[in-house]
Amino acid sequence: VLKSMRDIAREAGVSLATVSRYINKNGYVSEEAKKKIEKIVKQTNYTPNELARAIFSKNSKIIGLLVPNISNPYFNELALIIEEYVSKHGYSIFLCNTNDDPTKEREYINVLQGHRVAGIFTVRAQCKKEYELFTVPVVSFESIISDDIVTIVTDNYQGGKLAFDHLKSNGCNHLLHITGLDFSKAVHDRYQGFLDEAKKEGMSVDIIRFESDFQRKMLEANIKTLENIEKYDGVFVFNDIAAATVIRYFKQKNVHIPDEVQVIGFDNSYIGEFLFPSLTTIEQSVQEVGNKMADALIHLINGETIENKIIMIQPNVLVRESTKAKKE
Ligand code: XLF
Repeated sequence: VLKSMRDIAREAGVSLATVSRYINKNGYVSEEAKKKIEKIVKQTNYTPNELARAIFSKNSKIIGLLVPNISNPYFNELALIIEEYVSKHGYSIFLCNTNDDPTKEREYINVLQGHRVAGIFTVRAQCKKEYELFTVPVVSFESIISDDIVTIVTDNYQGGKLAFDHLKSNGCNHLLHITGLDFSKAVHDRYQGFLDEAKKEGMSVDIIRFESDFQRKMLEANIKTLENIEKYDGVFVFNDIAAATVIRYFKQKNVHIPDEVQVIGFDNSYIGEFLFPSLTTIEQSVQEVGNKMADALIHLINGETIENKIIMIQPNVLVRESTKAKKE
């Protein structure tokens, strides 16, 4: 049965203030008092109730994972990898969808704090100071929150360059880049890498922006804005789920991929393999991202320090059927 601090104080024969100092780790508690309290806490603490456990040990064995939206295949695979990794260390995942909405993100941070999570993974975060105030470790994917918070990020600029080089070497001349959310530095870097490389080659690129990378309806709405799409022979899309919609759209218009237009995505989400034609993409290995995030957070939870706060993942081109060298 869960006991109150008052019960523990009575049974241990110490003051309520001492128990409070012990539990909150904020003041001196004599060794003798500590032993007495621990004995009672141990007897009490047989309950599997995570929150009860958390109350006595300060933090639970739960880790929060904030993702923009689990319906993006990249994020659902990432969640699986992270969950598998941390469960081997005795932790469970508390999954939160932020919908790329800072208000929701903030609310979830509060909820996680209330649950005394042992740590937080956050993906494409927009809130900053909320994480800095958090006393437990945080590991971020893509967004640099502060100098102290470990961030795993793909070299997105390089990824954009690779996408351009691939389309160019396949003989594409009329290029379109479909970019995404304007607040995302990752998305912006992909755009910049692609454009800078095109500029070097003296080629121009048309740009279209999608407002979201989830919610199919939104993508479908965006895609309707693509007029005269037939004039392009090479399209770089900011991520694979958006590229899936683009492929579908070209098919509806009877534009043949890759003979008339070549399409390259970004991620290497598992859906790329299932598309027809299958999707060429710039891979940001989800296995590597997930493992590096989980490994970093577990180390931090265990009280270790990580010197290198920015952990960079190198992208690479994964050629499938949606691109092909043009015949001379
Ligand atoms: O935030 C970027 C955009 O979408 C992220 O890495 C992703 O590529 C995942 O699909």
